[in-house]
Amino acid sequence: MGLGSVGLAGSALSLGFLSSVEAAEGDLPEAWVRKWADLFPAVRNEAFKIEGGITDESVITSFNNFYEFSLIKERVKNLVGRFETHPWEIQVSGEVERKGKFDLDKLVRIGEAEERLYHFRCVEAWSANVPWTGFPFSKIIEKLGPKDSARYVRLVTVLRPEQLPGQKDTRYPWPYYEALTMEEALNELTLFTFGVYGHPLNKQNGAPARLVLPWKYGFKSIKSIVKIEFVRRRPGTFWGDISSEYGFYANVNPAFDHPRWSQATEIFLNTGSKIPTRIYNGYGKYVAHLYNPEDRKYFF
Ligand SMILES: Nc1nc2c(c(=O)[nH]1)N[C@H]1C(S)=C(S)[C@@H](COP(=O)(O)O)O[C@H]1N2
Ligand SMILES: [Mo]
Repeated sequence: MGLGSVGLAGSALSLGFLSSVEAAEGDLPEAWVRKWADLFPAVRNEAFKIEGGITDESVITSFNNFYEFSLIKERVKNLVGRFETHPWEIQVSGEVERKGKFDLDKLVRIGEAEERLYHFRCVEAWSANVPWTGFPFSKIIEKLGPKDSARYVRLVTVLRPEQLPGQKDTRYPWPYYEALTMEEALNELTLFTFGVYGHPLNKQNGAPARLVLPWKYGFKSIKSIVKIEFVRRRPGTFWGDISSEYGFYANVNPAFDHPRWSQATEIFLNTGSKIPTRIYNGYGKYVAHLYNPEDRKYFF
């Protein structure tokens, strides 16, 4: 398929954007801002601490990996204007009791919205501290009733090339898709996320709903979800299927380098300087029991 050249951008970061933040046009999903006025701002869950302070909102909304719009992070926010995020349905299928299409407005009321400050680590070796709003994905999974045969959860992003112009780039197998083991999907860290900085998600951050898994490299935190599928066998993942550089588990570990760069440190966007990367991105207390820290397969 000639995909040798296709991959995440790499560790060479230009931090010039920090001084050239522009306001984006139509990047907030206005309908959700009105409909979810009662959910925001949500009470912060103080169990989740970060170091170094919250990253400026202007950074998190103007430096985005969302390949459905652009491969250039600084451009994404200016290309989201036509993306319609309301109304929104998520289709549930596979090895599960309650199949069908569910209105997102109903799904976000299954759990109790809370705010969590998470350290976020991209595989490209940059990091940030982000206040997400949502609740554990497990609340939704429990309501849907997976069967014993469901061992993995597969998630799919919306496919609308007329609204997400990067999907016209035929080198990529759109739509974006990801997958987790059932234990990972049910972990208390796995956040079904519909807000950021005390309001509904900006479109460039994966409106109207995404996952956030802070112990894994950022690409596992799939945006703008339209499908949740419960399956028996381990499914492929978007990056895993097009490149040998990205594995299924993708847990953060400074000891296992990416084939093209070191994962030992990361550029912290708050300061622009390098800080050490921590195993499981600092969340080992919640997830270390799921993996073997010596086995490379869990860390790329
Ligand atoms: N659908 C979709 N989800 C995605 C991506 C993407 O390109 N498409 N990029 C991933 C990567 S590589 C990162 S680092 C995070 C970035 O999330 P943010 O823009 O909210 O910081 O989204 C992840 N989820
Ligand atoms: Mo990323």
